[in-house]
Amino acid sequence: MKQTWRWFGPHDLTSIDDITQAGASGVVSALHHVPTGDIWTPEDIARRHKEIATRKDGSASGLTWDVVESLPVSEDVKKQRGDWRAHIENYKVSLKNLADSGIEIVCYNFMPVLDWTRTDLRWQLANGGSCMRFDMIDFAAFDIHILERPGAPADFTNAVADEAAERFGRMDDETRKHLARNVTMGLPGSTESLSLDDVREHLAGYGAISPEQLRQHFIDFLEEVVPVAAELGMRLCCHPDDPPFSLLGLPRVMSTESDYRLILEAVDSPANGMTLCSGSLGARADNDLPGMMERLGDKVHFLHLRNTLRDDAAGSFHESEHLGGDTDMVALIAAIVREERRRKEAGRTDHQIPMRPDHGQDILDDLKRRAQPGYPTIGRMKGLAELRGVITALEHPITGLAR
Ligand code: DNO
Ligand code: MN
Repeated sequence: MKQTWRWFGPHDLTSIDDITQAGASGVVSALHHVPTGDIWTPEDIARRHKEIATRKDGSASGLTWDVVESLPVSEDVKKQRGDWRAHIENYKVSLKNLADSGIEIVCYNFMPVLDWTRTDLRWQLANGGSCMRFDMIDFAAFDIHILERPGAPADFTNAVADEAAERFGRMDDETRKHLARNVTMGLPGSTESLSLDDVREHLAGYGAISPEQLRQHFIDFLEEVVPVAAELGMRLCCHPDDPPFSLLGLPRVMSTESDYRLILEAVDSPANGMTLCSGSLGARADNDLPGMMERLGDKVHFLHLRNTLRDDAAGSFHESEHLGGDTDMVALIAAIVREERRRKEAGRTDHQIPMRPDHGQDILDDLKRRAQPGYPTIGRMKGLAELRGVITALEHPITGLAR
């Protein structure tokens, strides 16, 4: 595995120097300032490569930009409306520009409207740290009573809806606003909360789009871009839905092993692959992560290693420590090591899959610095160090699995 670190660019609270101290040898980054649908230019791409390669004092960092996360797919493409054809053409040009700069792996997702969704961005842990949490009751309270979405009550069990009504009744105005802010933070591009009317407008845009239609739009998109990526020697890898179930009545089509199978088989190419995010997929009890790695491993081009713990009967979960959640991380890493060994034996050049510690808990000085939710320096460094311990043991040439 190649150990990488997500970097949001020069404004990131974690510096390039910090990343080298964390022990990562590669960087995952994106041009967040480019509007979705526009072309990533060679100049912009070159600038980011240079920023990653350079330490504060001007010396070489030794780091390389290995993975793009994300080259976002526009809402127009997902809905096949407006400028969707132009956006697909632009996507191909961006891929070409990235390939020319030496990048082979590109992560993206196909979630309508929302990216990740949580109800609490700084949930207090018993040890004084904090992490992100998704509370099903709070989410239902938001959906039914704050957003007042007409279809919402039918999307929850009676027990959840009743508890949500009761909890909503006890919330003061400030708590309600705070909840709405937390939920809408996952909307792409929103560093501030969106108004409820903005959210309603986004949702209305998907009014008539069924999961089957969204899946067809996804396949149409892949049929266009995958051959281009293959020609350029690139590997596209779709990030799963987070959390892996439908929210706010929106269709979601990348939540389970069978969802992935369908998409990977529909456009069968080494360039059409998967980002295995154990934290996203693991929030669902019926997703078997080590098994998915065993069975789909051939198409896994990028790994997000983090853990979640489902912590009530309603389906809530929080982002637990990297080795301490519902996903058996040691078993998952063992499956990855076996896949890498198979690739090596087959003479494949991509036998070192890039991984990153995806999200971390806020601990120690993270609690004072307030990084982007999920991306504190120290919490992720702890996660990476723990994962590195397991990787080192399982990759060990004498006692590990890599023999
Ligand atoms: C959550 C994160 C996501 C991810 C994007 C990829 O698990 O990894 O925010 O970056 O969805 O497109
Ligand atoms: Mn992820």
